[in-house]
Amino acid sequence: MDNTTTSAITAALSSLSNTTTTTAEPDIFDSILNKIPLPRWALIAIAVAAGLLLLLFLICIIKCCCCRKKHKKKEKLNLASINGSTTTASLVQPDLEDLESGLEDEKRGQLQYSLEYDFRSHELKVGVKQASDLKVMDSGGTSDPYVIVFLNSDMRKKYETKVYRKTLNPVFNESFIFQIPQAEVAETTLVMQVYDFNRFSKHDIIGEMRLPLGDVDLQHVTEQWHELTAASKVEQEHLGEICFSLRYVPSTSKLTVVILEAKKLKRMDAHGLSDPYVKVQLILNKKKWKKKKTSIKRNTLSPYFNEAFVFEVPFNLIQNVDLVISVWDHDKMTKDEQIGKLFLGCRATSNQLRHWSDMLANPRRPVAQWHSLQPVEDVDKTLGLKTRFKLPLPNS
Ligand SMILES: [Ca+2]
Ligand SMILES: [Ca+2]
Repeated sequence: MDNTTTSAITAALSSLSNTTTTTAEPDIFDSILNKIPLPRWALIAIAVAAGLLLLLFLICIIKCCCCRKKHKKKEKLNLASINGSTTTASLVQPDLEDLESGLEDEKRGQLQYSLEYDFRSHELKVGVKQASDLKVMDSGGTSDPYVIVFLNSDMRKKYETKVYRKTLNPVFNESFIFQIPQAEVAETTLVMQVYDFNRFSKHDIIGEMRLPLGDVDLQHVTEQWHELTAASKVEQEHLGEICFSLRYVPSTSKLTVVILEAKKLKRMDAHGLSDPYVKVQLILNKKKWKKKKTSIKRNTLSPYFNEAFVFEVPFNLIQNVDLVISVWDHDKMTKDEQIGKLFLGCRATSNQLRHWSDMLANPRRPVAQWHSLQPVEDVDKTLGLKTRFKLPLPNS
């Protein structure tokens, strides 16, 4: 071999050895990176950003998994609260939403009661015997039940049993006595509500039973089990009815309200009936304006008044006026209590609005109508009175 050939070979070898070293693993990246028309720092930044995104994605996946586990736990709790007598078929894979919407139909347990009516003393003896399979209300898988007993005709008189801690099958064996005149028995409903006692929070209602006494044979002593149902949301109590006439004369700005009579008023006094009187009040722009009241009729639930009140209301204000009629029970020793009320005016609804518009449509003619009294809180809420401040008489 001559010099030139050896030098060519060494050159070739050295270039070969070079290529072998450059094709070594870490430099594959280099060659790839070199092909990308971006500076190194930009590539590093992109790599870091991609890494961060991947990390975020992983965190999301982990969180979702945890949530699902929690939901499953909730489902289990709800299922546990469904009473054991529920068929297994209905327990097969319920959706969480199905469970929530179906809460109303949930089993709440049963209550055993007894009834005994004494036709001579007009006493109804209600026995609260025991309950079974009550709904679980507390996280420990039990409840702390007690029962509230009352009649829909007098909701102020409520009896309570003792609280039984941590049981779904309490034995109460307590009895309570109500006075009901025989004539009122058929229209009265006995209500028993089972509550769960909680030391540090609101007591929850487990369920209730409503028994219209008209459906019960009170000639004999009754002892029965009754399925508890969801508590009815609004306690509709009969407060009574009132009849009055309205007359408006635009030319003289005179609004005449004649309180005629009331009937079927709620009994307010423990010993006796009620001592009703009626307040007639005008409200202008949500503020108390003028007020008058009838005489007191003692110890009656169907008082006859026939008392007239005249208010001066200019025609331009009649649109902004509410007429509030409230029936009160007078008490000698304590503060008088409202039995019920209602209001008329352009903001009123149904029967009340009709009466008001009849009055406006028939100027100078008295229009009389019966109205049902409504719960005081409901009417006050609708009226939304702003202040107790009395407005001065507007100059007309
Ligand atoms: Ca409890
Ligand atoms: Ca009274």
